[in-house]
Amino acid sequence: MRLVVVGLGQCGGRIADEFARLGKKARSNRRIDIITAAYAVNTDQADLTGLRTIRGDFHHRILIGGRKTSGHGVGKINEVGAAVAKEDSYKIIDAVRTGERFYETDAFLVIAGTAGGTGSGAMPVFTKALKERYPHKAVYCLAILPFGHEEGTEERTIYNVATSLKSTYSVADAVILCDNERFIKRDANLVNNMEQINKEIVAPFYDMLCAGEEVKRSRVGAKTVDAGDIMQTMEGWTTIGVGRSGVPTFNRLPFERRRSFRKKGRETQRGLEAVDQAISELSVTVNPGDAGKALYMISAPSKEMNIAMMRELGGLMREMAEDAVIRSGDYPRAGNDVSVTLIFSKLSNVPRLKEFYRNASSSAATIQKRQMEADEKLRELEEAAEGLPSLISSDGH
Ligand SMILES: Nc1nc2c(ncn2[C@@H]2O[C@H](COP(=O)(O)OP(=O)(O)OP(=O)(O)O)[C@@H](O)[C@H]2O)c(=O)[nH]1
Ligand SMILES: [Mg+2]
Repeated sequence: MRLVVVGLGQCGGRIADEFARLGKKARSNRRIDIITAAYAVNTDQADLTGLRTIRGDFHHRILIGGRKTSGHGVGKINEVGAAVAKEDSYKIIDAVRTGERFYETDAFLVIAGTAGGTGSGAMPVFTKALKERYPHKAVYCLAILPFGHEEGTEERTIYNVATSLKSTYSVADAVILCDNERFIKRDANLVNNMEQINKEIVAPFYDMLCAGEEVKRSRVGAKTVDAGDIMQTMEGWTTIGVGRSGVPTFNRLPFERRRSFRKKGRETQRGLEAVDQAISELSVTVNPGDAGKALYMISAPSKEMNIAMMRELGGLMREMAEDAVIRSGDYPRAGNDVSVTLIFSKLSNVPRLKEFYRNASSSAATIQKRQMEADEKLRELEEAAEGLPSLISSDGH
């Protein structure tokens, strides 16, 4: 599957930069193309300059809101981010339209941190603009949820997350949720290591995007996962994860039972281990039983994949996601690793999201009240100055 990647704000831009590196890796290691173009859009010039891999010209690093923000961001107010994006949405459409390889692209991936101002506000606006201009191309959003410690300090954070997600969900084909907090639950040192977190965020996309683009016969599976399978799976709230066998599993979910792997054959055991790890590595914690659609793909050396194993994995998926339409495939690889990529989509519940919506509803009233009070005070101040002449307009107002 081939994507055009559009990163918004600082968080979105950095993750899009990481996707650009993923694209380079696919090209040099596997000789295939998965990212046809990568763009970063921001109100902050310094953030755009700091990127490493996205092409350096102004068609690929796009500054919006120039006059309004003087290139210094929107200070966490996502309404301003949205307004600026609306005014400048032609810039992103122009860039995409003139991209050399746009017509080879299957879908858009729009990425943003939901807690800030620019990316959070711009994500629904650009998604809508892309959807209107290209109604037949899928637009997927990768929405980053904040660290737990960010929520406590600022009411605005929760409000930005909730309003951005609600609006984005109403226009995107699917919203992949990715929770920053998950990474530090596992390893507290990661909090200061955004680059490592971003690598882990993009990692589950690698095999999934590559599988359908392989041309080498030895790399084409008995049942290939291609762009069509992915597009038919992706709908609404979505999570993705990848797991490898032989890697310790963190964050075991309460509903999981410890399965007895020992009685199975060695290959099957490795496959089941990888699924278990992928579940614990999902980009946001969900119950797979809430998924309406699911996809799993196993990447392994051919000798490690047999019918018994595929049957066992299929059974396990069915058991976990009993109401889901499940798609599957295999991706033969060199080396020794057995890994499984999972997508759970069309989710009817995401506990973390519900929590944001609930908390934001109470703060929405406070934030709006505060805004109205500020507007009222400003009006009073202006009224107090009414009788004074103006130094800039001749009619005295
Ligand atoms: N995973 C990840 N999260 C990030 C990164 N940079 C920022 N964030 C998160 O994104 C949120 C803040 O969004 P930013 O992208 O910094 O904000 P912005 O879109 O630039 O908006 P303003 O600066 O407010 O105009 C916070 O929750 C951060 O934890 C990053 O590189 N990776
Ligand atoms: Mg910023």
